[in-house]
Amino acid sequence: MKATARACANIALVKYWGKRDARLNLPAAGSLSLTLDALVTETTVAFEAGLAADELELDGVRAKAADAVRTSEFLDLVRALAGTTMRARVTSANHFPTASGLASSASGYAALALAATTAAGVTLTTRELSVLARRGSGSAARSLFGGFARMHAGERADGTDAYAEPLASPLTSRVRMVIAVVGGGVAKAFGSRDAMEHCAETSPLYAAWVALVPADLAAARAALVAGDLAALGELAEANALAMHATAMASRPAVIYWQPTTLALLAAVRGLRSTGVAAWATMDAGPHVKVLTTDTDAPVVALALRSVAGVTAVTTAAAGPAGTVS
Ligand code: 2P0
Repeated sequence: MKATARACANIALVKYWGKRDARLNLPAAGSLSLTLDALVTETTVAFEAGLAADELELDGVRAKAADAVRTSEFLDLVRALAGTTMRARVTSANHFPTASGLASSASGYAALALAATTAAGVTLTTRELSVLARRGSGSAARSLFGGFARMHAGERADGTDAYAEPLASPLTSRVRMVIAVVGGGVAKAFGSRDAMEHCAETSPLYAAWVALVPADLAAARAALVAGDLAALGELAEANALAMHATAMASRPAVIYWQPTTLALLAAVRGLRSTGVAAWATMDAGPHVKVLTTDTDAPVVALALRSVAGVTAVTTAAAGPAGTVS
């Protein structure tokens, strides 16, 4: 009745931004990501007779009520599958670079899905596990897999066809992502769950965004199959800018960027103009993640470190699939 799982966070190259069903957490469109070895979450779940309520410890301290409630709701799904009412003790720790500002629901719910199902004795196919992880967090469905992963939006109302799967590519072994953390008095960002809902309701660009994603996914997949990093990088940077444009056009606006974010974008363009492989992507925060190669990663990291306002730089390679024991 106890299991420990490890899962890595992922960064999307074609972003998930919007839902077709909030209750089942179904995405409005597909997405495509790279799992990163440097960002690991380790989670232990122990179902214990006699526990009156689920208990959640995050990074060594008792979790906030909102996080505990969301975890309990996820455990309810696992309990329903297992036919048990037993409560669980959950201990989770993020092994992320110091002060990375990249706490991730993706690795968290992927590890929780693996640990909780194993502890409860529930056997699922990989696809069913991805569907389950998606209920916790959309991006978690992708974090079960190593390397590149593609998430399907699906069409069914029950969400059984909204799952992720790994995508093999000759780029997997040599791709790197250099993460530049933007620090210094940055206000807490608008959480992505609320922001994407607000964006869907108010952004005049939202419909165009959702319509754009299938074409970007097809192009990204073709670039992965062909091993064409430049095509993938250009696509990823353009897709991230489209997502942020959609968010910025929301009313009131959702602006995740800081001045340092723009300085980093300029640095990435500068690197590219000198022949360095470097393409930027940004998520629901001011940090910039740069897609590059094993050989160019050191020069990219050096350049990003010198940008004023950057507080940490980490280089990650493609990470492994989630594991449980
Ligand atoms: C992504 N993000 O594709 C996008 C890009 C943020 C920006 O997935 O509501 O925490 O839990 O399904 O997975 C963050 O959204 O959202 C996210 P929920 P999640 O990586």
